[in-house]
Amino acid sequence: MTKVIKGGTIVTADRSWKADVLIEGETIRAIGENLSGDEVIDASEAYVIPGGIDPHTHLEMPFMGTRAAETFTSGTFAAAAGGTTMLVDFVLPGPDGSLLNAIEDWNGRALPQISVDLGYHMAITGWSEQIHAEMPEVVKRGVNTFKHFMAYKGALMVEDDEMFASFQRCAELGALPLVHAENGDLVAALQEKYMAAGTTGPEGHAYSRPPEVEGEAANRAIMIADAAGVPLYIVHVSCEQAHEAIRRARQKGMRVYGEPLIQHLVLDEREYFHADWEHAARRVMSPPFRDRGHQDSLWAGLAAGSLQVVATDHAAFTTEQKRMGLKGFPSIPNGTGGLEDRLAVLWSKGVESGRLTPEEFVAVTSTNIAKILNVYPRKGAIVEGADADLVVWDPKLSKTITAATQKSIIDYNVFEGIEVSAQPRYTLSRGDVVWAHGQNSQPQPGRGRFIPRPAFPSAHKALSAWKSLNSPRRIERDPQNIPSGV
Ligand code: DUC
Ligand code: ZN
Ligand code: ZN
Ligand code: ZN
Repeated sequence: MTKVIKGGTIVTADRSWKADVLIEGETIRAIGENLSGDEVIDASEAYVIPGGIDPHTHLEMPFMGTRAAETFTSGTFAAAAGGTTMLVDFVLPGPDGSLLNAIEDWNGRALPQISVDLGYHMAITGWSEQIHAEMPEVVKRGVNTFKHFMAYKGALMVEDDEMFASFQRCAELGALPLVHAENGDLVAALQEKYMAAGTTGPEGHAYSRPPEVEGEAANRAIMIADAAGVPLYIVHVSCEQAHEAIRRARQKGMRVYGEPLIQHLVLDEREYFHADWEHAARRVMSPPFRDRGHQDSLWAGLAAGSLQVVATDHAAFTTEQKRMGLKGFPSIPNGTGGLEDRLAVLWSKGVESGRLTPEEFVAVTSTNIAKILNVYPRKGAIVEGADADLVVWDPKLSKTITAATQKSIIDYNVFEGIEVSAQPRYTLSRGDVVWAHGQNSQPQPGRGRFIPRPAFPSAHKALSAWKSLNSPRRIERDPQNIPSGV
């Protein structure tokens, strides 16, 4: 059984050209002119792009005394509707501290529900012999990334010594560490200060997490990664201070990657000063939205290549859950949604405005992260042999974003009222149509698959060669944990 996507313009991270795509089963079989297949998918007057990869979601995550309301069923269907064909979700260890049990927990809930493909990052929320011992098996199971929270003191936060131990372990195993860069001690002190002064509303959230808190942590994480001899990926980069730290590190030859979120690119801090408490509380996430200057920095970084990925940190709580914070902003569950709207909003605010080229759009929504996470070219590419994760992207299919028609099960949308100029006409996941605009598509729980991501080559050899020189000048290092070409 073959399908042919006909009449479109293929856009990859490298170039755009008119060609048909022949799909056999789950795989791209051929790319060329005048191809034919058993079934034709019309791409005339549209682009054909690699399915979006959202590398940062928290579906059903237990957090801040509740659990994120977006399920794997609703979340992966919303992703398909928005042109995203793979999510990477964060696995959090439970009270027993076991990483392997946490994977079993996630598998048990996620795998029966997912419509599109899924990968995992593993959270390291402390340090122990057990964690040291379990990390190799986590990597063997296809999870080559470990996430560290530098904030959420008293809950998920790791201390510097714990982070350093884990980063060194990542280096040994050929894994890539990730950080949530905010100084948790400063956040806790500032929360106390603003609450004591009577600033208990959502604006206190913004005041208690200023850009300095993020910039300090980003710099610290970069230095710790350099000391451990391992690359680093910084999630939800929201401000110039963190972006600057990444630019500086990259210029010195360190492999540091930065991920802005679509929310930070288009929404600003005024949201927290809205007269309606619910409006503001629904937009409480960490880091908070910033002002226009920071937004411009993030857009510039995407164009310049100092920031590589646009994600969502989709952690969606209902209005009812947000009301847990009526007694004070520190208790508002942190998180917003966006996985359904990421591509359309980025296209409309980025490509339509001329800030990004269509090729850059593909790079930052799919190809770059596929390389960074070591699933390229199975994902993130339109080449023979790749998974047929493809979107027929219609640049003339406009809509106004509204919670009333979204596939996400949350009762609001932080992008409510934004006009987008483009949407998927079709979304294909490994050759199956999982979304067809205007055709009453439904979730397909259980058809999505876990996608294992192998380790990068070990860093051990290069690390010791480099450290033994103990010189401030860089020497040539062997390739280590290195994604290619980003
Ligand atoms: N930030 C959020 O807003 N929600 C989930 C976790 C995080 O770091
Ligand atoms: Zn060790
Ligand atoms: Zn985070
Ligand atoms: Zn997150």
